[in-house]
Amino acid sequence: MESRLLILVIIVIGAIAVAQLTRLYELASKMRKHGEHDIQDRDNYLNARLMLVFNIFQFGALIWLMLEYGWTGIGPAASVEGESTDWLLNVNFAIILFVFFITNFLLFFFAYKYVRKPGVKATFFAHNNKLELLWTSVPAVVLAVIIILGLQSWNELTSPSSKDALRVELYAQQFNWTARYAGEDNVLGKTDYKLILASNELGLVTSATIDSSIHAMRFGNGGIVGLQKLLNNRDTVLTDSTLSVLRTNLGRKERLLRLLNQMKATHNAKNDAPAWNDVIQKDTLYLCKNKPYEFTFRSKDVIHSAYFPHFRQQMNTVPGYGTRLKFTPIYTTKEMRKLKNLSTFNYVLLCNKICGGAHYGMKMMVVVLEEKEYVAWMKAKSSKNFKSSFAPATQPAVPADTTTNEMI
Ligand SMILES: [Cu+2]
Repeated sequence: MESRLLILVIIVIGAIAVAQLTRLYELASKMRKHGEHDIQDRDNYLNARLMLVFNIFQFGALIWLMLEYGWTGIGPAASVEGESTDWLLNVNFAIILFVFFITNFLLFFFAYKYVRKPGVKATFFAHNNKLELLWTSVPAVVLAVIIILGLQSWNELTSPSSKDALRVELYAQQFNWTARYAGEDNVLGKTDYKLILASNELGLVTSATIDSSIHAMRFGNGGIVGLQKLLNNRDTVLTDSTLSVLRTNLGRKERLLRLLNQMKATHNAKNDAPAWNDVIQKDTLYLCKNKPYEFTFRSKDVIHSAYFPHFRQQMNTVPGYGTRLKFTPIYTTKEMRKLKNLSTFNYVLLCNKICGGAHYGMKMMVVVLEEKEYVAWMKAKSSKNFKSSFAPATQPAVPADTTTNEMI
């Protein structure tokens, strides 16, 4: 409080001092017999030279920053698509820098060159058709080139990936990534959020996972049977608000159970295989050099953004809406380490949307392997596919009560 008062006093005294100094300057000008609005030639020449100094400093600082940090950042692009993105960015920068240097040089140099000189009158120059035509048409043509090249790149990046592209799904949630490889058939199994359980956290659709979810909805922790028991128990007294919460919850679960039963009725067990051989992978995403990848994204909770800085790729992950992107890695992690002369280097997948408290930690290491190493890794991993890790819920947590089951 005291320090605030002190700051206020200092500000007021400072303002008074400035006002007094201005007054002093005005009086001094009057004594020297010229008005305070008259600008001295000496001041003009000083400002003209400072314009040049600023221009040199500005150009020097820009060149230094570019040499020190570059503009595409983070070393060479590590994917085919990244190289074309960098090329486009370089073209844009070349144009921007060319215009920047010319216009800024003229701006500051003219301010220096045409400083007011006693007795020299400025030329009156109002209009010139040729100039108008030139500075309208040249930027129009340059912009058209930039836009056409940009559209071309965009079309290449968003076009469907090749048929042999390896399919990988990235599942985002606060605050981690889970990868799902399509397995030997290179087909990702279907998913449904209603099937998400601790044993099936990506919600894959198979006959067994549907049965497990139906089972959990009935007998699991907080399931329908438990809720009904709680509501029908005459020994405990529940407040109206608790009763209403329990009833709403029960109604919601009964609706979900009906949907699960519908799913079970329409599901064909022949379609289980694509889901069963999917491989779920956490913490590190392994990729194969020179293989095209098709990534699809899902989000469990909020909007995240999958950002692969070294591959120059980024895509939002949106709950309830599938997104995709593709790229082909061109350097293994080892090769990139050599290129960057950095033995600790690793590719990363980051979340690039502020998605909550631990957003900063939402990342996945990415390792690019030679084909041989990749095949060996995938072979070892395929024996631990979704089928082998899935534990179906078979034993009722609460003994089945046939009458209750009839009711639901
Ligand atoms: Cu996130």
